[in-house]
Amino acid sequence: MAAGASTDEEIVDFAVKKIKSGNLRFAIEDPDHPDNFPRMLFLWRANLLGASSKGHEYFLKHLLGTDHAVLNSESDLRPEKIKWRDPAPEGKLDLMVTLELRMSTSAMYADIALPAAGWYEMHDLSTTDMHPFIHPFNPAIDPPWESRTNWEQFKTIAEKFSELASDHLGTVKDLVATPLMHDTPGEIAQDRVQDWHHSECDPVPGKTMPALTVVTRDYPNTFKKMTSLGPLAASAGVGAKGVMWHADTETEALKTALGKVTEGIAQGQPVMETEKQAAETILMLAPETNGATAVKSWETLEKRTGMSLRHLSRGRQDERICFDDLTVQPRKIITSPIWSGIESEERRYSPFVINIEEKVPFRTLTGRAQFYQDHPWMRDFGEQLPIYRPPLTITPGNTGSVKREPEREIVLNYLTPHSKWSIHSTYADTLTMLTLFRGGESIWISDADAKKIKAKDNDWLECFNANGVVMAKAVVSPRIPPGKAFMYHAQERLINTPGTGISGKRGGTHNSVTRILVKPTHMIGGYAQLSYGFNYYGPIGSQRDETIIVRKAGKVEWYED
Ligand SMILES: Nc1nc2c(c(=O)[nH]1)N[C@H]1C(S)=C(S)[C@@H](COP(=O)(O)OP(=O)(O)OC[C@H]3O[C@@H](n4cnc5c(=O)[nH]c(N)nc54)[C@H](O)[C@@H]3O)O[C@H]1N2
Ligand SMILES: Nc1nc2c(c(=O)[nH]1)N[C@H]1C(S)=C(S)[C@@H](COP(=O)(O)OP(=O)(O)OC[C@H]3O[C@@H](n4cnc5c(=O)[nH]c(N)nc54)[C@H](O)[C@@H]3O)O[C@H]1N2
Ligand SMILES: [Mo]
Repeated sequence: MAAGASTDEEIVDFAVKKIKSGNLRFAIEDPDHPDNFPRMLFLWRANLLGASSKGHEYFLKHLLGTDHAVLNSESDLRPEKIKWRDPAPEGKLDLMVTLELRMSTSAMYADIALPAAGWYEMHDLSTTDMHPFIHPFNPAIDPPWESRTNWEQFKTIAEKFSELASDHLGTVKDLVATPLMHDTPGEIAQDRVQDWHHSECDPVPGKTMPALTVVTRDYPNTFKKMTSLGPLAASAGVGAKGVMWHADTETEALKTALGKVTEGIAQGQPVMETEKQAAETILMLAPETNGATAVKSWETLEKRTGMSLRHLSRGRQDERICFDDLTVQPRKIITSPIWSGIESEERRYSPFVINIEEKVPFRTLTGRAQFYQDHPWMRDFGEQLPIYRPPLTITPGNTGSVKREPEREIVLNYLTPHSKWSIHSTYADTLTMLTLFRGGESIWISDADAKKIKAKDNDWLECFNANGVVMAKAVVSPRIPPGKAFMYHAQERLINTPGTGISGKRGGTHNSVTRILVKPTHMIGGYAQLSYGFNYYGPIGSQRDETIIVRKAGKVEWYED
């Protein structure tokens, strides 16, 4: 949007008028519009194509435009509110860049793979609430050959981008839509579900539609902003989950600890040029590692609840944990209002202790741990209370030109739980681990089902449905209930993946036969605890009702020549 002379309020008003008249629409309403989709994707610390993306083959087809094994012709039911384009675009991306420390499936498919430093080659931090210690990473060696730390890689990209942006982008105003978020006033802005699309109410940003914010994008200063702490930490504040405080003393302390930027837009602000300085900044700003900040952060919650809470952190008020303290030994985090457990020498982490023992209201409509959900959609689905939902009868779907051979096939319900003995996809890079996992992709089926297709343990199985095909070795076990198949989450297609006659390609990943199926109740928004929160509440791919056709593979083709 051109900056012009308009104020931010005028821009928002203008946008709302255009949205109301239908002249301005959200990207999501026409996701395949050729002007619409992002054409560049940077992957960092996620293995999108090898582990996380449900519907691997669709990603190959539509996102990347590579060889794929989608078998159906996509004639399924489609939501009506979205504009569908036929044919659906293939190869939406112009460029995919993967920052990786190993050749993951995502790195194999990337246009550019930037080799990333590993855990013993950089400064970094590791912690979560359920893991109440904070651990450092320190470089034991320099990153080998051309690999570099992610921080240095992003710095290089930011620096070059800033240089090019001076000529090509300059400074622009961007209108950003954010959902009615949990822990904001937006979550209780409506007393009933109304849809402005259907003229049931007016579109009011932050109340009946997403909040609209005008953000100034100073693209040429991207690098300078990345490598310093900005002034908003002190003036607007920092925090999470609706608890915010001004990091003014912390910003001043960082100027002393890390030094000040000497020129440019960030002049006088704390320097954040190295990844270690970035880690120090986090340790200074976080209540979990800065006792004075912890006490300060409770004050916001004290005002809101009328309760006295700072005693929860006062015992550690004088502690300030810096990076070098962590290098001496991992430290236990300080109790903070961002989490819900009480951390002390006497007890281990447990969730919601602050709500139960200190009586801080739960972040729900009632302020209590709430099992009854009175939202009309929940009532429509009969899910006001937790209930048992039997599996749906979903068929493997239209498998296109693949001829069915019922006499050598069984149809199984396909589940992809997280493995007990490995974490996501990385384990297979260790030869010992890979060997323990049969040297490649495997799928668990019951002995009763194996018998029906004359498959023995360790035979190759060809598994397919409308979404695609995956080849995997059978693990035959009486522990699997008949009718079910378990293919543990995040097996890669990198090693020991034979070809399959069904696609004429190598046989896929565990996500080749899945797709994204959204459950409507996950789309409820703007309603207390049912409001969107990243990683907390929102649409997920539900996999439990997927089915596959399983055959014992005939001659296995390795495409070695
Ligand atoms: N079918 C099915 N699909 C699923 C799931 C399921 O149960 N079933 N589970 C879903 C869930 S809950 C999750 S969390 C996702 C997980 O999916 P992903 O997050 O995609 O899985 P990971 O294998 O952990 O990928 C992390 C990648 O980061 C790399 N990495 C590690 N450290 C660094 C680093 O410092 N820098 C860089 N640049 N890279 C690094 C690793 O080598 C690894 O390749 O999968 C989701 N997808
Ligand atoms: N060892 C190991 N630990 C991990 C991970 C890992 O990869 N390996 N990943 C971590 C991550 S990122 C995550 S998200 C968590 C995931 O950990 P969990 O949330 O435990 O996830 P899953 O193992 O995918 O699923 C748990 C069980 O749900 C069952 N299930 C499937 N559908 C339904 C249903 O409709 N109703 C009910 N009641 N049950 C159903 C599955 O059969 C499975 O046994 O684990 C974390 N911990
Ligand atoms: Mo996860």
